[in-house]
Amino acid sequence: MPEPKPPLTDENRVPAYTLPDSLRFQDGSPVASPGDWPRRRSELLGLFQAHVYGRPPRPRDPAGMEVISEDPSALGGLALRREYRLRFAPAADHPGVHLLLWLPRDRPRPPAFLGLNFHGNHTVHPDPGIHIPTTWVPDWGDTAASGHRASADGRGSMSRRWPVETILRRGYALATIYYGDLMPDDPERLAEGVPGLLPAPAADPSPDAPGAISAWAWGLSRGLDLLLREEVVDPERVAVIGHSRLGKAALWAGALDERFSLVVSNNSGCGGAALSRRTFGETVAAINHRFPHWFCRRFRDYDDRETDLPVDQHQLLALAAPRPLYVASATEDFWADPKGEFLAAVHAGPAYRLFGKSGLGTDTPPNPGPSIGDAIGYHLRSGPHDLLEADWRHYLAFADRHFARG
Ligand code: GTR
Repeated sequence: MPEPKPPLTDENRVPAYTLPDSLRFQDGSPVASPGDWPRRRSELLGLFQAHVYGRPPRPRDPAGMEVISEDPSALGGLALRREYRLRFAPAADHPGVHLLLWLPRDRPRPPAFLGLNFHGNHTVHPDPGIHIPTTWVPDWGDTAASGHRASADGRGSMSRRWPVETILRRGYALATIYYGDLMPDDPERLAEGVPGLLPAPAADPSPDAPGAISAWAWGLSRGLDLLLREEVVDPERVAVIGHSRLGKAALWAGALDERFSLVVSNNSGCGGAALSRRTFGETVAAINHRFPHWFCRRFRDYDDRETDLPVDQHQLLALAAPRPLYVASATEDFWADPKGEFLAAVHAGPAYRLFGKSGLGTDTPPNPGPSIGDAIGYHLRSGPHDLLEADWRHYLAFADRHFARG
């Protein structure tokens, strides 16, 4: 595969482009009322499946579920902490999928945030009772993992991304699943994921065979199944959230699974919230080159040919409509194209207006700091590519506002 071109970093060199219209059926007829939306929604889902993420793996019930630990008085008495292990058949040699949950002790059936984490549940919070994964983990030098094996030294090492006490104190439950339990983020090790979740390339060379993002999105829906089956959270108020590649997965999960009542994309960039046609920062060619296992094979047809894509990412955002949607960027995150993420949120607006809702209400990018918008929210945080408490404070306020409306 040839090396992709150097990234575009100069806004003045962004090419002119025309975005595909979310409010037009493929035959050119207009989408005129909310009653037309389900059919347009399924057209758009079909296009994202065929050209971008691949066919979603079918939903499955776990063959078994156990509670592997529980602390009724975690976080200094603020919450109950519980960890579940799900096993999917035929699962003989898979260590299982671990979902970590905190429930506020003073609020039955609370609203909840559900998101995947990058390094293992034990990195989310230093609590020594949390399971350490035995599945593949990334070895990026930031969590004490070595040789793709997690270690106890990594406990709490990613807690800056998960302000658990703040979230619980605000009355929300927090649930998280370690993404590597679902599917290792390594094209050579996909066979170690949940059995049968992704077909081996040799077994299914079709252009729309799913990639890892679809596997991670599948896991988010299985996490939601669990929360609903256990009746521990408010079924009408579960938000799906994700950062970066896991933000791509959260958006795809939110698009596919309308049981998610609110969708949050944090710095999700190319293949997430950023418009592909801007070719700014990470491009389709660059992402397919570095991460050949994330998308379906047909997505590679659009390397350096973004204008031929039948969709763009504002339509992935539109697939959340009319549910509340939040997109966030960071000033130093040029690779994810903050302006492209903002513009995709702007251009998701028409799908919301179809339902009489207003989106961002402006097409001028805001200054760093404040949160803008109504049914679609957006902020640009000062600083690097990351998910931080400053982002969470906006998500919590946005969720408060929308979940209170009922
Ligand atoms: C980068 C990748 C991005 C983003 C990021 C992340 O290397 O190019 O698309 O997903 O990783 O997940 O942190």
